[in-house]
Amino acid sequence: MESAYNMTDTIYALSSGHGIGGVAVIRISGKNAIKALQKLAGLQAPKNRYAHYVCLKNGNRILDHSLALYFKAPNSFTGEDVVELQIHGGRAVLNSVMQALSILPDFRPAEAGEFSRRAVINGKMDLTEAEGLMDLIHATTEQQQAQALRQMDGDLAKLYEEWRAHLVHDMAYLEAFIDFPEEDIPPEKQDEIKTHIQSLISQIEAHLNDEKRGQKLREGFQIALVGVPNAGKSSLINALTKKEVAIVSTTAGTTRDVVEAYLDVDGFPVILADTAGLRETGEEIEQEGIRRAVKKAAEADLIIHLIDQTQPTSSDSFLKDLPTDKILTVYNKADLITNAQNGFYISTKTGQGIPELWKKIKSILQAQMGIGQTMALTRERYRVALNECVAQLSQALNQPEIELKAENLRLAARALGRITGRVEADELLDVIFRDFCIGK
Ligand SMILES: Nc1nc2c(ncn2[C@@H]2O[C@H](COP(=O)(O)OP(=O)(O)OP(=O)(O)O)[C@@H](O)[C@H]2O)c(=O)[nH]1
Ligand SMILES: [Mg+2]
Repeated sequence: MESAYNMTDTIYALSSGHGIGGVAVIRISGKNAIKALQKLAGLQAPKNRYAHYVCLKNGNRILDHSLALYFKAPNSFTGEDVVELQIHGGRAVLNSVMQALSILPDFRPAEAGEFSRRAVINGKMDLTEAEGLMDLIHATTEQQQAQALRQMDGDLAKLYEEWRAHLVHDMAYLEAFIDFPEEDIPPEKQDEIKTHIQSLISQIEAHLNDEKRGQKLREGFQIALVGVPNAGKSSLINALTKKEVAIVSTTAGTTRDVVEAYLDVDGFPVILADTAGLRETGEEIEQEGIRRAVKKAAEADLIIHLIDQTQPTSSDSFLKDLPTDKILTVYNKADLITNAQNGFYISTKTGQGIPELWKKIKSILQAQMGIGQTMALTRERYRVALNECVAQLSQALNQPEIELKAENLRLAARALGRITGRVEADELLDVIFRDFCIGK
């Protein structure tokens, strides 16, 4: 992997959160990391993986009493020499220690993500694991945390690497025959490679065909509340969040902007959006609000269509292009309705039906985002690369020319390699020499 960052520098950064806290952790990584301990803590030969209680000084000036840990390369987060200083978490202490580090030769503040970047470059983890770590840090709900941990532990990396290894193997076989054009590939071997490719295509397609469950869990499940003005959408968002999120009024057309609320529902992240009431109007601002409402509904994972049977108007014409399987129809103002038909009836006024609505929403969340046996695809980046991989594999299947077939497999493997950040060239050579004994 190429890096625009200078890997020979020793980098340092505050790794714990900003602000005042009992303890703050400064992480230092690079070949001179140990110099920080020698210069600031007077520790000439720190013990590996041992918590030293030290007095940090800049010259004669005492900065703090802190804990210092040394992780000798390659057994550290980045794979380089790493020092962690657990200092007291106040601004003056932090600033003074950072200042003392900044004047050490070849030390510089780390760029965003640079520790993880070095860890990937040094083979401590692959890109999906690094991204899993990022997701773990950003996880706000229990289910997000569980998914991120799995990814950080290499569940996706293993899957993609296994696929790539199979491909590299078949490709290496074909390449060997390119180098010996006088020999023909045995037909049973050709069949075997074809079967491999077909099986790989169906495995990848099954992985891709996941209704974006992993991405929804990572990014949050979007629910849009839509319906005619005065249907009670704003009342419903307030009832569901138990907060005064949106203004409720008898005036039709009260809500104009999309109003969003973030919720943790059984460990699933949910973004609930209240929208402008849908109706034909000549009013410019309301029109814009309605445009945004329809757009929000089109992007949503679940559309709650709220119907007010006490009103004659309908919003169906606005909803006709939306996917019907995403629409949950709910009748509001059950307290005013005497002739209820079959359907989902609620009243935001009396609370009738709200627990049932929650139950329904939770079952949808579980069905669409619940963590299954195999790890779900979590990023659009992986989806793009996997689609590219399948396209190349499909071409390879129909390609009679062995050189071109090998090239398709190479590009398919490269697409997978882009996901994990591994480079395939050296490995390809390894496989060729190990399995095919070229030159014998
Ligand atoms: N009786 C009764 N009134 C309700 C119920 N839900 C909402 N309302 C009333 O209906 C009116 C409109 O409610 P809102 O929540 O503002 O409706 P809205 O769909 O957000 O309307 P717009 O923002 O104009 O699109 C208010 O006067 C609410 O008090 C209900 O379940 N029963
Ligand atoms: Mg409203």
